[in-house]
Amino acid sequence: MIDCYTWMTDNGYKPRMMLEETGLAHKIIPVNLREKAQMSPEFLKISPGHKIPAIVDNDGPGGATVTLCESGAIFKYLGEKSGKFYPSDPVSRAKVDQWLFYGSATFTTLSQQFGHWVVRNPEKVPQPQKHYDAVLRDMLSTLDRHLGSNEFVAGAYSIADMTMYPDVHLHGVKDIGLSEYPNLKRWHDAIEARPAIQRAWGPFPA
Ligand SMILES: N[C@@H](CCC(=O)N[C@@H](CS)C(=O)NCC(=O)O)C(=O)O
Repeated sequence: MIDCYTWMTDNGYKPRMMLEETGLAHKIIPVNLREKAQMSPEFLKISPGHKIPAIVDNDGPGGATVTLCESGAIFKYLGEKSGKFYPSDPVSRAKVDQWLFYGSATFTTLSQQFGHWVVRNPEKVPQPQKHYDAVLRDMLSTLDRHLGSNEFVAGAYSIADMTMYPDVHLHGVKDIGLSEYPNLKRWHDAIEARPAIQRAWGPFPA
């Protein structure tokens, strides 16, 4: 059984998507960021930088207990454990890694800055607002161009798509709109329609 520590944020949806897609047995453990639950001594042992998501796999390789934070590392681990959505041949895997790292290191991180400065910050601060609006639109254009000649970002549907989806869904669709990005919209809608994704974006199980 895998314990998944998470909350309702872009990164928080990522392991839920992968756990639902793979069917790996798991339990959701909400970490209420509004109440600063991520700062508890117990959670800091699992995620030293007080960030969700994190997982504890009580049935890791050789029976080991594996504790992991960082969504990219979690995706790779679950991909290897399940043998799904993470190709084993080295060339395909290298391309999935490229887009996985772009997704977790660049796309999500900069989208979070957009969320902070453009969506949530109550003050009017034109320079960062203009900057991060342009940054997000540029990244949406990058993905749209790429998806013009690729069904998914790196070969078949994979963890590289899953890492990008939450910020396209939250900021691309809801804050900017995808009418100027038709290839990205096609990709987004195909992923959104998957039953596992619908489950992952539903309420936390009681
Ligand atoms: N690079 C990390 C980023 C995780 C992250 O930013 N988590 C945020 C929520 S989306 C968080 O836990 N923030 C709480 C805090 O920093 O105290 C990953 O990909 O997992």
